[in-house]
Amino acid sequence: MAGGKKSMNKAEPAAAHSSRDDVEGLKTAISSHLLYTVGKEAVTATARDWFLAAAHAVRDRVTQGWMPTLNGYYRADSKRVYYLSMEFLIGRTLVNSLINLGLYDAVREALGELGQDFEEVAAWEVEAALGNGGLGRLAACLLDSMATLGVAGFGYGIRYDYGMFTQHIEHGWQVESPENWLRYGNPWEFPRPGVIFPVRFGGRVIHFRDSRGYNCSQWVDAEEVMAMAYDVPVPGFGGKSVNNLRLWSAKSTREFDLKYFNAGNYIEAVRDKNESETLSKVLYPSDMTERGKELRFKQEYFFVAASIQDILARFRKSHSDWEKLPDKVAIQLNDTHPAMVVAELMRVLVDEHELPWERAWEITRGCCAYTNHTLLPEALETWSVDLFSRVLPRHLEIVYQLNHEFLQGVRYRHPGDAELLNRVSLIAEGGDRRVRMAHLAVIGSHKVNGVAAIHTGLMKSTIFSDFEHLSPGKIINLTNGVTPRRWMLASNPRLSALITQKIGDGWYTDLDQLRRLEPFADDPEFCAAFAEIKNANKRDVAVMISQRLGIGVDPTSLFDVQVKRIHEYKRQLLNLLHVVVRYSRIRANPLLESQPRTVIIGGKAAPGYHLAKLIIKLVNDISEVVNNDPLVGRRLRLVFLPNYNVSTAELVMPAADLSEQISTAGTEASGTGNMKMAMNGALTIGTWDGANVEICEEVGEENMFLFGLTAQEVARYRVDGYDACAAVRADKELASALDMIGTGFFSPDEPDRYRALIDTLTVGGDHYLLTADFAQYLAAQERADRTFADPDLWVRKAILNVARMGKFSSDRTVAEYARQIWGAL
Ligand code: B1N
Repeated sequence: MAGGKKSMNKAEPAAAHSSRDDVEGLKTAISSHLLYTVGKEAVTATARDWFLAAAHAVRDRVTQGWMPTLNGYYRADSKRVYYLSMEFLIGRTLVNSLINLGLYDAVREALGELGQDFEEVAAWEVEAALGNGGLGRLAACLLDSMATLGVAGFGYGIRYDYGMFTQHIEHGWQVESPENWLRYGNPWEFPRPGVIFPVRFGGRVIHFRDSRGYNCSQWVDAEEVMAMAYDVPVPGFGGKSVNNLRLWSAKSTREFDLKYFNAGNYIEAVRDKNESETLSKVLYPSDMTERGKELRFKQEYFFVAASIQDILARFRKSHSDWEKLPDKVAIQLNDTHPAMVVAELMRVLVDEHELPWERAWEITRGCCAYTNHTLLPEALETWSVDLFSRVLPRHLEIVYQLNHEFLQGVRYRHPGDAELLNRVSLIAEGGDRRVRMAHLAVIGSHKVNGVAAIHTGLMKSTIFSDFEHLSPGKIINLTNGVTPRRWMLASNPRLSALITQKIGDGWYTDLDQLRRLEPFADDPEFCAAFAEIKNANKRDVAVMISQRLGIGVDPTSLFDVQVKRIHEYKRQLLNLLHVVVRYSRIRANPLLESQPRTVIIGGKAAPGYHLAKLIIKLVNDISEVVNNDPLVGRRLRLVFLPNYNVSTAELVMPAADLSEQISTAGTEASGTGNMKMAMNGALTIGTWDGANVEICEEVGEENMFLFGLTAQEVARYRVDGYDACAAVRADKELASALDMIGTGFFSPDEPDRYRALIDTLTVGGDHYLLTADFAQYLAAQERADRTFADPDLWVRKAILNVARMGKFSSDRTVAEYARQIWGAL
């Protein structure tokens, strides 16, 4: 919730130079917006009113660069890059825009002179939570970097009325409530009632011969919904380019209304209007597991169909030759959620523009590229042929035709290999036949990429191994990155100022320059300043925890942070087992000297994911016992941070000492929280998974605490079988921790509460191999304790982490996409 949070005396972001003229101009602009846009006067204005006035004043400045950028692309006929994503997890916009425009100090001063506290005003912004987690936040980071690098990049997505739910904790359980983020208006968007396209569903297909004697198909009798555009300007750092994010909102068609209104059926008309507008009503909150939901399928096609119409209309303003499309248009599919682009582009080119099928196919593949973000089988999208044929009958025909031709090619090259045909087919045969969206995305793309080296390697050796053999070189790696503007400059102003003081400000847009900090790891004065900044950031978080949760944490203790979605594969439960062992050791030996720790866990569970919700309850049950046990003293705290979102991340990432990245090797495609914490000076305790592997290559294994099975070993265990019960029997501390949880030590009100959860780790076979990694995890935690006990050693390692994280800027990621896929830069 946006709240009038009191200023916490945070240092201000760097990258701002304010002049008197800027400040005076902004004061006038803010006052004017307060009166003419918000309709208030200073005497009656609330902090939210001031926020809206300031946001509008800033939006005006952003907008000044926007039209020139878009006109520039038009005049230069630049190749446009379209990033299609069901999610853009933007977060708050005010501070970021100010940093990118270089107006942070000026607006702060202007508000101050108007009698307002900047921090308090900025805290009233409701974040745009149009995403679940890493995939959506990555999309937002890439937009920032595209604008910063001057790539003509446009985002396309959905303007959900309700974004990610708000998480409340009631009696330790997660309770979801809808977040009506648009209630007070969204100052960053421009509604475009004139940019509106029809999107069709249902109906049937007719086949006929045209005047030239060609076989043609037409999709008729479909229902129509309108997609209306809302534009959000995306300023790059330095304010030179301002790109566009276009989000579609569903509106009922006028014809639809009139039909009923004319028949005098007012109530029916309004009811149907509401129904067609449900398409953009709500973000699906289950990352990884959205199975067979018709509304989700329609949402995906809704934004694909609108985006393709818009993209082609823009192309046609400057070009008549369809062959040029791949030279002028790159379409990046953020996972398979927009994979229907492949069938839709074929349909439009063939059915509506009468291109020959083969030419349309070459053009489609020339434009499209697909990014895969997960190997987990439950996350690979398939849609039943039945649903497909009811909602998009023509698209299903196209998928069948593409499949037929594709399989014919495979059969020609690999005669007699029926198994291969089954494996690569776009259709999964069996009881209920399903369309495999990943296969459609692969054959419809000229490039396919993974998001970290290990993930791309596994894509090639597992789920896409057949495609790797059929089209070697198509699958490439482009390791994720995050924008240093939001994740360092805006969220960690203290550290940013220190860095800039030492190496200048070139690192804002060239993160490799952080390497120049390395020598300072041996400079006692710098080390002391660095350590003091970390402590100040930790004190801020301690204040927040005390205010929000009433838990007192020691800001000098080791802050051990695991913030991310709650998922079995991410193994929050492994973290908890370590906490329970620590607690048991203290109980068994009350005089034990143990490095004080504050374990912070935050994240949302998908509303239907019962085990994940049970894990949240377990965190709260354990924290209740541990935090209130007088025996523990200051040695241990466990905190569950409710409603983890982008704004909380911005507060917590800079305060982490230890970054928990402990997924089962081979399951986390990349991770991006690992990057955010390491570049803010946390040391990683992690597995050989995702981008951890590359972080290790950069910062050095001696500056991390890596442990556990490798992805190859995990694969071996899965094939050979693994006896979890034997592993538990062999480890007394593990057995005892599981027993305490499983028999109700932390849940005396309901001793069996965690029986089923604990069973997944024992009799259930422990699919994510927590028990196999447990001993090594404990050993790694002990290494972390010992290192932390030597503050000079720890700070040196932390500085080297920051200095060596340059690779993980999303500027590098975008430059790689631009050169290796888009042909734009
Ligand atoms: O994408 C991130 C990665 O850093 C993470 O490792 C990865 O888990 C995440 C279906 C997803 N993969 N798949 C999803 C999200 C929503 C949904 O409906 C799947 N998210 C990821 C960025 O590469």
